[in-house]
Amino acid sequence: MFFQKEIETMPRKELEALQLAKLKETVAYCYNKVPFYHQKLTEAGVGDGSRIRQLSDVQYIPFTTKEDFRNNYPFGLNAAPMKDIVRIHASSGTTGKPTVGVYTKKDIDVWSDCVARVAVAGGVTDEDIIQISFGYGLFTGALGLHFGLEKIGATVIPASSGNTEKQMMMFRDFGVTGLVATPSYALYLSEAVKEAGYPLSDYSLRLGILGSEPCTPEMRAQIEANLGIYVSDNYGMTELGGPGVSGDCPERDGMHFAEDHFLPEIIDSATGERLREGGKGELVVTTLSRQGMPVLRYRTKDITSITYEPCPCGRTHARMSKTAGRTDDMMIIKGVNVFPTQIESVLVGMPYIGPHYQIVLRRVNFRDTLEIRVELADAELLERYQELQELQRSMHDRLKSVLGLEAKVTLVQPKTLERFQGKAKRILDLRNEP
Ligand code: ADP
Ligand code: K
Ligand code: ZN
Repeated sequence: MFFQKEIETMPRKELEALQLAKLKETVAYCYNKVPFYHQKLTEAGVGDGSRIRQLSDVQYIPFTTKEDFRNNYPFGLNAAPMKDIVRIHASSGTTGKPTVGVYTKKDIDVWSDCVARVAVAGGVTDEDIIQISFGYGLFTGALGLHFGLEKIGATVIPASSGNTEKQMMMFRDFGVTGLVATPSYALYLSEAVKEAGYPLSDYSLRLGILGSEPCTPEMRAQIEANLGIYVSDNYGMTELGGPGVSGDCPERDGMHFAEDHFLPEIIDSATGERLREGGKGELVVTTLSRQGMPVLRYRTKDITSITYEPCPCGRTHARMSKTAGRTDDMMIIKGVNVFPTQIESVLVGMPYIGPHYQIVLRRVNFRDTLEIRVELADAELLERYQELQELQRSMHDRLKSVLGLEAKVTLVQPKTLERFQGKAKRILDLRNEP
């Protein structure tokens, strides 16, 4: 199923010609409308982009970083006059000033198309009743999915997050067929549904359109089993306009970019060099259609790889592999790079333990220590000492082989670790605490 079949299955040659034309337009637009880009493009000798001949010439354009967004807060990167801006979104801004994005009417339209593509690829039709349990507000996720789903003709319930009882009541009373949430919140809701005790046949749920944070296949399987749904993943970020940058197709073997609107590259994050196809590195994206806030070569900090191989689903647009997470979330423990998703993939799916965990980093005698606190699914096990020990040992061994590090595994009582309504925050880094 496609939302815009002609574009989504466009022969690559045509697609690349379209990208090249739009890249040149975008560079000229940035050069003419945004003093920040004007200066950078001039300094780099790219100018208005009229000398760009091929897509790989994008490498001569300077990067844009989150710092650049901060330094130009709030509207320094706007390319359109405020009278043409119809919406402002912002990131949660956990560190410093939030990142702001502004949208023209056309931006909202293109964005909704991108989200609609992802949702249709995930199985949504105009017969679906979708509950959006993302927190509404400045966050791009909720309104992004909202507009995209409406465009398909699905029935949208703007539930927002929180109030679990009410969430479940709406599931049942409104005949909800699809859920939009972060994987963490979907997991939380799925456990609540199990505990509420109504049989799954009292629900009409069949789809989950999840995103906005990493979700391992193991975690996905757990959510699917708890709710009896099929889950697809989609990716995006405030700086690039929000969700819909890429998303799963029915193959679930990499998320297809909306390549007519975004030009992706992979770089070595240390050197800034472009990597060859398939290489794992930092995703860099140039927007090709945005009017309010076009972005040249944005360094996403997300680590992934891209393939241009034809996909059995028929879509021709490039696919990115699931991101291991942002370089920001990557922990360096005793010099070893560790992503929370690596730990998650070991833990989820092991017997007797719930999918909830916390990573605690400390510094003891100038050395890093890693403790992983894992919640037991069933308190009964606490009385079965030997099994408990075996479980702990096997987790320790598997973590060691996956991470190449010693980790202390602590098993904690059911329901004692924090649950999340938005993105999960699993790392507790105490290394710089006195
Ligand atoms: P913030 O979290 O800073 O408030 P965003 O909502 O813009 O702002 O977060 C974007 C980031 O979320 C991405 O850079 C990426 O790290 C993460 N993200 C979004 N979607 C996914 C996904 N499907 N899988 C993995 N990570 C994702
Ligand atoms: K306006
Ligand atoms: Zn595909």
